[in-house]
Amino acid sequence: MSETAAKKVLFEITEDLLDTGLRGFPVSTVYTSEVDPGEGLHYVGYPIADLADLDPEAAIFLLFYKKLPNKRELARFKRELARRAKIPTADRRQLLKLISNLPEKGHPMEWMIAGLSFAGMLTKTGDYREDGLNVVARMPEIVAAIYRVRSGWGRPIASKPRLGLMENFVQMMGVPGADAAKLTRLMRVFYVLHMDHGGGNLSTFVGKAVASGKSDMYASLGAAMAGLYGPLHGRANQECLEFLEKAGTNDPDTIEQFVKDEFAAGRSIFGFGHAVLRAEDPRAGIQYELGKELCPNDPLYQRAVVMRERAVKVLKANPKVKNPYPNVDAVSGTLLRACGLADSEYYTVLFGLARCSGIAAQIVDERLVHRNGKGVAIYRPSDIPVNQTHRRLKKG
Ligand code: NMX
Ligand code: MLT
Repeated sequence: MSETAAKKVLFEITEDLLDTGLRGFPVSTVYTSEVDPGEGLHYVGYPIADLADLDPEAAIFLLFYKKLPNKRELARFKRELARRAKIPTADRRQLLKLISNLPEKGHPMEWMIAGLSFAGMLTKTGDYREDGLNVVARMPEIVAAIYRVRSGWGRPIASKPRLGLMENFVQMMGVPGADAAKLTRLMRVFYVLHMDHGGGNLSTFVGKAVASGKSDMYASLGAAMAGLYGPLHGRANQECLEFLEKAGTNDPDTIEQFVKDEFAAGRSIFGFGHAVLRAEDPRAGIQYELGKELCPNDPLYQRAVVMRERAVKVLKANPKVKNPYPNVDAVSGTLLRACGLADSEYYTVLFGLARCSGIAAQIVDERLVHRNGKGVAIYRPSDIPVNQTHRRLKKG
C-alpha cells in the first residue's frame, strides 16, 4: 500500500457513534467474504446464490484458499478432510466420554463450547492452519455426539468421513424418523449459507480478537461460539422458531397484529433486521425457495411465508428500524423442523457447525497472512473514560 493510500480517511468517528457496538467502524481487512448492504453475502467475490448448491467442501476450500477447486483439487480436498476427521482413538474415546458427562440442563451451545474446549485440550497442534482444518473436519462428529447424547437418542454413531461432510453428519446424527435424503439436502445448503458473513459479525470478530492474543484455534472458536450463542446473533434461529410458534395462527391479519404487539412490548421480531444489510438477506430468499421444494405444505413454513410479508410491513412503519427485512434466521428453523429436527434448542449448534469454518479461515488469514505474514496485531481499541476524575486516596 502506498503512503498516500495508507493515510486515506475511511471513516469519521463522531461522539454519537460511541457505544453503538462499533457499528460501521472498519477495523480490518478480510479475504473470505463481503456483506454488501444491498446485495448481501459474497464469498471471495461470488454471490451466495451462485454457491448455495455447491459441495460444502468446495465452499470450505474457497474460504481457505480463495479460489474454487477444480474437480481434482476438490476430490483431493475431500480426501484430506476425511483423513483429518479421524480423531485418534484414545482421544476420541475420552472426548465422547467428556461430552457424555455434561449436564443435561446445559444449552446445546454450552455443550458445543465445552466440546471445542475438550477437543482443543486433547488434539490441538498449536498450528492455526492445521487446527483450523482439523476442527472443520471434526466438528460434524462432535455436534452429532452432542445431539445424540443430549437428546437421549443413544450412543454416538461411528463416523464414515468418506461419505462427505454433511452426508456423514446426517448419518452420524441418526435422527429418529427423519428422511435422511431430505435432511442431507437441507444440511448441505444450510452449511454453505451459514459459513461466513464478513469479518465484523459478533462471533467472527470475537474469535479473531481472541486469536490476536495468540490463543489457540480451539479456544478462539470456543469464544466465538459464546458470541454466536446470544439471541440477537446466532440463537435468533431458535428464538425465531419459538416466535413463529407463539404467533399461533396463519391468518395474515392476526399475524400482523401479533408482530405489532410484540414490537410495542419492546420484544424482538426474530428473523428480521440487520446491522449491515438494507434489503432482504439473500440467504433468507434462498431458504424460502428451498422450502417450496422441501416442505411447501408444512403449516409452519406457510406461517413463515406470511411473516415474511407482514413483519416487514410492521417494521417498515417503525422508522427507527433500519432494516425491516428477513435475515438468515427467518425461516431456517422452520426448514430444520420440517426435515425432522424438531427441537429448536439445537438450531444454533447447526449454525455454529458451519460458522466455525468461516471463522477458522479468517483466523488463519489474520494470524498467518495479514501484514506480509506477520499477522494482525493484538486487538486493543481505545475507550473514553467517563466519570473518572483522577483523585488520590487520603492517607491516615
Ligand atoms: N425487532 C425489534 N427491534 C428491532 C429489530 C427487530 N427485528 N431490528 C431493529 N430493532 C430496533 C433495535 O433494537 C434498535 O432499537 P433501539 O434504538 O431502541 O436500541 C433500533 O431498532 C435500531 O436498530 P438497527 O440499527 O435497525 O439494528 P441493529 O444494528 O441495532 O441490530 C439486529 C441488528 C439484528 C440485532 C436487530 O435487527 C434485531 O434485534 N433483530 C432481531 C434478532 C435477529 O433476528 N437477529 C439475527 C441477526 C442475524 N444473525 O444470525 O446474527
Ligand atoms: C451473521 O451471519 O453473522 C449475521 O447475519 C450477523 C451479522 O452479519 O452481523
